[in-house]
This record gives sequence, C-alpha cells and structure tokens, in this order.
Amino acid sequence: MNKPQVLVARAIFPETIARLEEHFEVESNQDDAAWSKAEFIARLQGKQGVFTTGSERIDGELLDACPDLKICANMAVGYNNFDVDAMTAHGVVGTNAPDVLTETTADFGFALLMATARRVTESEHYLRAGKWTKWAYDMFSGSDVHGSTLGIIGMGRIGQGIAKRGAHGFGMKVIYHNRSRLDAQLEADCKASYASKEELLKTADHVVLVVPYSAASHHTIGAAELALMKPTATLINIARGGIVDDAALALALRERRIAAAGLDVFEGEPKVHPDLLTVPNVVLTPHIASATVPTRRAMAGLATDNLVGFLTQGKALTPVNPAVLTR
Ligand code: 8YV
Repeated sequence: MNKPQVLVARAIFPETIARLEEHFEVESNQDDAAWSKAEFIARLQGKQGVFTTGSERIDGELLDACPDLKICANMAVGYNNFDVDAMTAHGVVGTNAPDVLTETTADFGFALLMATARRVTESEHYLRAGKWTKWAYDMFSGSDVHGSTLGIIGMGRIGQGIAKRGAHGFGMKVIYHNRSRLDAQLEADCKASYASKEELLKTADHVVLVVPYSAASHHTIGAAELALMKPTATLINIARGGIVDDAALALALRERRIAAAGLDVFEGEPKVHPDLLTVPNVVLTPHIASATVPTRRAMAGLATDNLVGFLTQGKALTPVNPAVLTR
C-alpha cells in the first residue's frame, strides 16, 4: 500500500524528517526557501498532510485548490494562520502544539520583562558603543520588578506560568484580565486576582500580553489603552503581532508616555515598524519566546505525532477543530 504523502513547509530538525519518513512519503523544504502561495499550493497537490509553522496561511482558497489535504499540523500553539472555519467546512483537521512550550515561553516572558524594566539591552548597546567612560548615580535606572504590580492580559497556560513566576518568585502583586475568570483554585495557585482591562492598565507597573490573536483581539492595546497606562509602566508583548498597534506604541515610547516596552512579536513580522527601531526604550527580539532546543524539539515532535496519529489511525492529539474527527 502506498504511504500517505506529507509536505513539510519549512526547514526543521533532520530527526523530524526521518521520523515522518518512517510513515510517509515526505517532500520537505530543508533549504527553507520562501514559497509563494501558488508554489505552496502546487507542492501540496497529492499531499494528505502538511507540517506548518505559524507562518503558512491555510485558507479557503488554498483548501479549494488542495482537495487531497486532510490535516495541517502546526508547530505552534497559536494557530491564527489557520482559517479554522474554512478548514472545518473542507473537513480538514488542524492541530496545534500546546503545553510543550508553556514553561519555556513563560520563562521568556519574564526574561523580556526583566530586560525591559532594567534596561538591559539599552545599556549593553551603550557599553558596546564605547560610551561608558564613568559611573553615574542615575545611569540606566529602570523600574523594580520585585514587589511591583504585574498585569497579565490573557490568562491561559502561558499567562498562568508568568503569574506564578511573578507571584512566587518576585513577590509581585498579580492582576489579570481574561475573557473568562479562572476558577478559585487556579486563581489561588497563581496568587492572581481578576481585574477589568481598564483597571489593569491603570494600576499595573508591568503589563504582559499573552492573549491569542483573533479579529476580536486585534489592537487590544492601541492609543486609548496606552493612554491609561502609568508613565512609569512597561508593556511586554509575547502574544502575536497585531495585538498591539505598533505605530501607536512607538509614539507613546518616543513621547515617554510609558517607560518602556519589550516586544517579541510584531505587526507584519518579520518586518518591524521603523519607528520601533529608532526609539531607545524598547527591547526587540525576533519571535523567539519558545526557542530552546528541547522545546522546539518537543513542538516538532507533537506536530509529527499529530500527522502520524491522524494519517495512520484517524486520531489527532491536539486538534483545534475536533468536530472534524467525529464526522
Ligand atoms: C512559534 C509561537 O515559534 O507557538 C506559537 O504560537 O508563536 C512560537 O512558539 C512560531 O509560531 C513558529 O511556529
């Protein structure tokens, strides 16, 4: 019997390709070439499965043109690159990669918070540029993290991981805003209390965004929300580009209406709003919150498990549209 055919859209660990090849005929993109949509569609012909990262858009137009496709396995917890309704209408399963990156991503949220509040990269650039000639009492004074108020918008698994780090490790007062309130036990575990978005923005010393991207969460933070924040506050975005209005943020940073920001994700990435590149009080990283070797291996492993499970036994571990599986 012929093996199912799978396309791997981006370069990935050789061990991932080897494992996929145990079960499938695999076409891969180990050169990490940038495929146009037309080329992606052409390569998907005859493929039952595709291994995607968060960058490949799966929409109705693509699905119409790829009638053999049955599963898209994302190596990412976020899946805003999927048009889930279109996938469900076409009977195509989408899977994501939750849980395996939670702690690593929460670590990075905290790293970015610390770097931003304590001006780590700004001061390093100063030193590397040879500008450090003497110590000064107010040199790169930042804001305290310990004992401050941490406001988390989006209290899923990663948000809870950040809350625990803040409350238990740094003695922070944690407030959160989420579509739905956590149950009392989870709130107690995270030592977190619920707040309206407005109250959170007005009172938090550090605001961390961990909300999934959707049309409803587009520009969760824009000019109006930035205006509510304290002038001493920091804003951290490890969620998705588009959650923050980057142009409005760059202006608020330039005018020092908030103290600083730490950004791992950007509107239209890998492009970055040019104004963000010229303001000093922002820490910028290239979407690396989940980037540790064990975690990236685990994410690739879970996407592979989903492809193998579904295409060999009809079972997907982490479907985002599970109704397709029971049809
Ligand atoms: C991924 C992410 O590295 O999991 C997510 O949602 O944003 C990152 O961990 C990125 O999407 C590439 O797949």
